[in-house]
Amino acid sequence: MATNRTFTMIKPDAVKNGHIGAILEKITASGFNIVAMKYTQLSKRDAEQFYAIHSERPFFGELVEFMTSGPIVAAILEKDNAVDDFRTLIGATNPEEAAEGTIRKLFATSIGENAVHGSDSDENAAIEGSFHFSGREIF
Ligand code: YYY
Ligand code: MG
Repeated sequence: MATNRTFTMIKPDAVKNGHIGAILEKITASGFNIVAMKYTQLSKRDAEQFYAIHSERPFFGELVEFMTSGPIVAAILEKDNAVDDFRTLIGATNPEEAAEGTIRKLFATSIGENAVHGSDSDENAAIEGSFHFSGREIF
């Protein structure tokens, strides 16, 4: 089931900058179906848990602060090869290194405030999706 799904967040910078509509348009125009979506805000505990893998990294404190700084859009997306195709669509973590036309190239402001999240494996897509959504919220 997880092999054709990925999980994304439109991060607080992109929400604040008014890019929700443009980002969702780009996602759906690229062939992804939205199977779950919500407008929400991460608590400090949510962000620390979601990014636990990075807890020893020097940017962890800033990452948690940023990710809790305002509302986000969380969504589960479906498409063949969803995880890899979505990572291609969003571009490199650092927008300066992101390819032309990618979501991060278009909408990110810095490596920390980089507009969108995309799962990096099928396993993490399933874990991250169930972090935000119960079975009856996924269509
Ligand atoms: O998967 P992706 O979001 O592209 O990057 P990760 O290496 O998983 O890092 C997660 C998140 O942490 C990244 O989107 C921004 C932030 N971050 C940072 O602020 N500074 C770094 N040097 C690396 C990552
Ligand atoms: Mg990552």
